[in-house]
Amino acid sequence: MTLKFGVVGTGAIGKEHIKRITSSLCGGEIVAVTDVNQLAAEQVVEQFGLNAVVYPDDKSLVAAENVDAVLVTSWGPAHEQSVLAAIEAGKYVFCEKPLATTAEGCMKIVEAEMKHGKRLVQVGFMRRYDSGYVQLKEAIDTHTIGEPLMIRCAHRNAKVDANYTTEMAISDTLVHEIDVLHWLVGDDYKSVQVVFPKRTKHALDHLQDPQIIMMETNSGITIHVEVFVNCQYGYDIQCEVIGEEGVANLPEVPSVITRKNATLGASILTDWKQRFMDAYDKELQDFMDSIKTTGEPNGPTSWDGYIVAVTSDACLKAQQTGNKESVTLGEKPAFYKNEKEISK
Ligand code: NAI
Ligand code: NAD
Ligand code: ISE
Repeated sequence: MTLKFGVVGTGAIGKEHIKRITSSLCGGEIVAVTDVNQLAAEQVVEQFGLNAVVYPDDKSLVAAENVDAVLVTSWGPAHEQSVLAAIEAGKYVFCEKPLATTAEGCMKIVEAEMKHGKRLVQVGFMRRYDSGYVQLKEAIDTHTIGEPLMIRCAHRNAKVDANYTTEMAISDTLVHEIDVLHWLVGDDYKSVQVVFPKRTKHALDHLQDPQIIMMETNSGITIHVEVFVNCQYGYDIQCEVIGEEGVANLPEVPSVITRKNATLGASILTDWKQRFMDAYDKELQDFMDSIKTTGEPNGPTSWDGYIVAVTSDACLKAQQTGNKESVTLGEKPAFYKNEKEISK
């Protein structure tokens, strides 16, 4: 069976996902597209030679009979409406992060999905599919470094455009760490705090860059994330877990090592699209495969999207207050628990 996708939002990542579904992955086809910029949607059909209808909006695309799954790659504030429309129509959804821009919006999605009675939604937190993070999780789960005590991370972009705001360091950038770190250690967050270090001269006046975000989990693991989006030198993702018996680092991206002019060198990527290319492939392939084999997507859930939204809301508050802010999550509904969690 081929899973027929309708795509909402044909910008940067929309095009990337269309490309991978049509040319490198198995079992998917793009049959519908829409974008608030209709011309962008039309161009994508031509660019990729798609046999797809261009719809005027997300509602008409979701309603199209031949659409089995909706790929939401519009900008963040538009996600909630498209995801709710898809759930209402009983269609599968792969939604790019964030699931919704507020915790209330995510909760509405959680409630709609539970009312539907079956999981339909997967959120695009692709780092869980990255082989480096998978190896790190295995090291933690098999107690290679003992109990994790502290985690140090960096999320660095070479530069960002003028639309990038101080809040986006949390809502666009840190959200990946919020998701992957609680998955890595199997623990939820208790509190967060944000510190603004000395500003780089490379940031525009409206932007506080870099930022340090400190998070504490329920079991007391302290996490320190540097978000630095004008670091100049590249796109660099670092993660070091310090345990009772040792330290585990996220593997560096493989690169040719050169020896030249008395220098030992390795190149660093500059584009986020390349850094997690394999993970994007794997998350979408898993989405299609799990729907085919079990009838439900297997990846990050709406509840994971909700956890990220609650935590990022607390970080946004902490940016304003400078204080430690608590993160309050309700009990995880049984609907979202896996077999291991249910048998606990
Ligand atoms: P983009 O701005 O390049 O593309 C967004 C597209 O959505 C634009 O073409 C825009 O016209 C369209 N759009 C916006 N609102 C719409 C609506 N209501 N209905 C239909 N189309 C709409 O943005 P980009 O970089 O592709 O990001 C899209 C989403 O993907 C964001 O949520 C972003 O956070 C996420 N993203 C995720 C990444 C990841 O690593 N998982 C990487 C980059 C983006
Ligand atoms: P983009 O601006 O390039 O593309 C967004 C597209 O959505 C634009 O073409 C825009 O016209 C369209 N759009 C906006 N609102 C719409 C609406 N209501 N209906 C239909 N189309 C609409 O943005 P992008 O970089 O592709 O990011 C898109 C999403 O993907 C964001 O949520 C972003 O956070 C996420 N993203 C995730 C990753 C990741 O690593 N997982 C990377 C990049 C982007
Ligand atoms: C983008 O929105 C993402 O989600 C990427 O993964 C991130 O690292 C990048 O810096 C963002 O612009």
